[in-house]
Amino acid sequence: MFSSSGRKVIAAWIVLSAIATPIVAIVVGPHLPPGNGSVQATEQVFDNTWMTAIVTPIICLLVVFFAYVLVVNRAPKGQELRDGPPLRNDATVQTVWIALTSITVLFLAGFGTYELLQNGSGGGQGPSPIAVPAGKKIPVQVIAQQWQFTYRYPTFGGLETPQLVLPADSYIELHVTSLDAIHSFWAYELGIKADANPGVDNVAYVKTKGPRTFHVRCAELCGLWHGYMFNNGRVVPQAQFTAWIKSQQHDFAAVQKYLPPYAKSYYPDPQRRAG
Ligand SMILES: [Cu+2]
Repeated sequence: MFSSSGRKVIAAWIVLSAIATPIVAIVVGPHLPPGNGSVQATEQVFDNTWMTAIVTPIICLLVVFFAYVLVVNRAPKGQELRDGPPLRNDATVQTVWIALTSITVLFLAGFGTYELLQNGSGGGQGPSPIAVPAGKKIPVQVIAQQWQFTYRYPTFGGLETPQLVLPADSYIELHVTSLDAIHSFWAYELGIKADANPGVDNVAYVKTKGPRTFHVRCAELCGLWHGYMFNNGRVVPQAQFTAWIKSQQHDFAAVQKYLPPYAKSYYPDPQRRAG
């Protein structure tokens, strides 16, 4: 079925893949982004480890093939460089290629769907999510505008604050929206990224782990100061969260009455009805 060159390439490929794939999965995997800041982030690291491990044998094949061709098929000194015979209509190569790529893509599609349905994956799912994690969730609204994020806590009197503080080991239901241009809410270490569009309530779920700080960035070019649209968020123990809510409610009590009532989305023009 295969020529002796083909058998040598395949043997070298299998040996290299058998060595490289476990090293990539075990040594490189845990250091892949986005880290372990939330349950979703940990699962993204797991998914990224799988995808990197799956791609490792493919990269090994390229390396082995090119190394073999460069060493063995080198034109002898003084001889003219000539192309080899073209490879056309080889049923074995075509069948193996179609089967392997189909299996890889279908496996990743199934695996990705399972991971998404399991607990929401940390991505924005629009106003009516199909992957809703079970259990109690704390709603937090993320409001983007040129050029900052503010956060509303509807279950704590509709408090709005420029700080994002979340209780540890809790499920958070993020409602991401915008007041003006298109933005994107990206809490890197928590593994959350969700579009922030005006008039849209984009829901994303995240389960926090232990206390930590994390970065929040706008990830959609939104105008002149887009590059400065970032801050830090914090995951804190439950008691500290309750105390923080109290202090924010106290600090913002005087301006609270000027805020519009909590809604799924807002428009900068007060004549336009909030959604
Ligand atoms: Cu931006």
